Amino acid sequence: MDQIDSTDLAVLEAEYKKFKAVKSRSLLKKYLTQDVFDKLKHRVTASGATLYDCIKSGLANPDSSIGVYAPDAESYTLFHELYDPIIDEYHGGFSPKEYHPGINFGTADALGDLNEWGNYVVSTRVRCARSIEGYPFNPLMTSEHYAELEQDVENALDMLDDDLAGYYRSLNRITIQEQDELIAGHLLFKRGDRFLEAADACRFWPDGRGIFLNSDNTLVIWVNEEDHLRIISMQEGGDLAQVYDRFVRAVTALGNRLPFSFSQRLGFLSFCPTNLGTAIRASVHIRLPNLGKDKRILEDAADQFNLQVRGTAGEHSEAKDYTFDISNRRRLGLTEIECLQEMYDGVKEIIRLEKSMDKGNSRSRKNSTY
Ligand code: ADP
Ligand code: DAR
Repeated sequence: MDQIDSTDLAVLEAEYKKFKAVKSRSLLKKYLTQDVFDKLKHRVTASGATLYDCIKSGLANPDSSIGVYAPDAESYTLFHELYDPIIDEYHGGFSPKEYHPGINFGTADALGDLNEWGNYVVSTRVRCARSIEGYPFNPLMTSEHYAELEQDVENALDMLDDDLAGYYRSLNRITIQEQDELIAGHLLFKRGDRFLEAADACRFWPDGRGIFLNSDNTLVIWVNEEDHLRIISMQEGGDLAQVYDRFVRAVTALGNRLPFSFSQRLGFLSFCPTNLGTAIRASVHIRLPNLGKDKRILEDAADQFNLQVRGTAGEHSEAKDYTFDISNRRRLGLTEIECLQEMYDGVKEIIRLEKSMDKGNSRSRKNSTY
């Protein structure tokens, strides 16, 4: 096993000492005990990743929820004493002895249109992360890696046909104004994510980054944002079956052309441990004027159904006009179709709760004395 050099070790020791004095509710704070730190601080992966590369974002952002990323696939193994308890807690119980189940996309027929339960869903999206074998993750990628990976992906995207066909554009060739329009339309990733920047995930930006769109903007592929690939199917309305069907066809077509990084124990490998396993986040933009009045009530309801609540512009954003981004929280330890079913069942319950509050409000209005 390679060893960290003395200069890097001195920086790591100093930064960890400062972090120990800082208040944080991140899983990094909870699980990077002095014992674990001392056990891991000398280790270096074959690609050159140290413990500092894994934790620097969480050290710089004490308000992180997780606080760690993986600079390369090997980090999940070499620093497992830190990642294992974080993975176990985030994914609702996935012990170091457990293995991710085999791939099972199931059939979209099992799902349906969530607006049949009440017209609350504004739009529906299913996305996954994918890493490409042979490349490290963002913090260890060279300028050449970005150029080569972007070309590999662009060649694969050119083969998409029928309703999946579209065009790829490098971020270098998209004006800032047009980027902002695409971000506002929920199609493009944001710039300047401080958590990713602190993880050295934005070096050489915007080189190697870009976006693929099909003809009606219902298939979106992000290249080299947080992960090598984000494969996204999305559309207005609540027809989860149609969104998922398009998602499965796109992921399958690209998987036939690109070598996705896959681990028997952790499933599809991703930069952030929250996206391991299926790497799927299935979400709705849903308007909840009743439940949304008290975020704590909404969060408690979401927790019951293993759902996560984000704001209208996604992670680290606030809801506007009571429109929330609600999605499955678990991605590891269950199959693809189980992720989708968990989201469908949870959102159906959220709609039932919202409707019951509607009826409650109308009853109270009828019985009101003024
Ligand atoms: P990710 O889904 O890739 O983990 P974010 O939470 O940042 O990342 O969301 C990325 C973008 O996708 C944001 O603009 C967010 O508003 C948008 N988004 C997420 N879910 C939906 C949805 N159901 N309908 C429309 N846009 C969505
Ligand atoms: N900002 C990091 C990441 C949390 C999960 N979201 C991702 N991977 N986009 C944090 O620890 O809050």
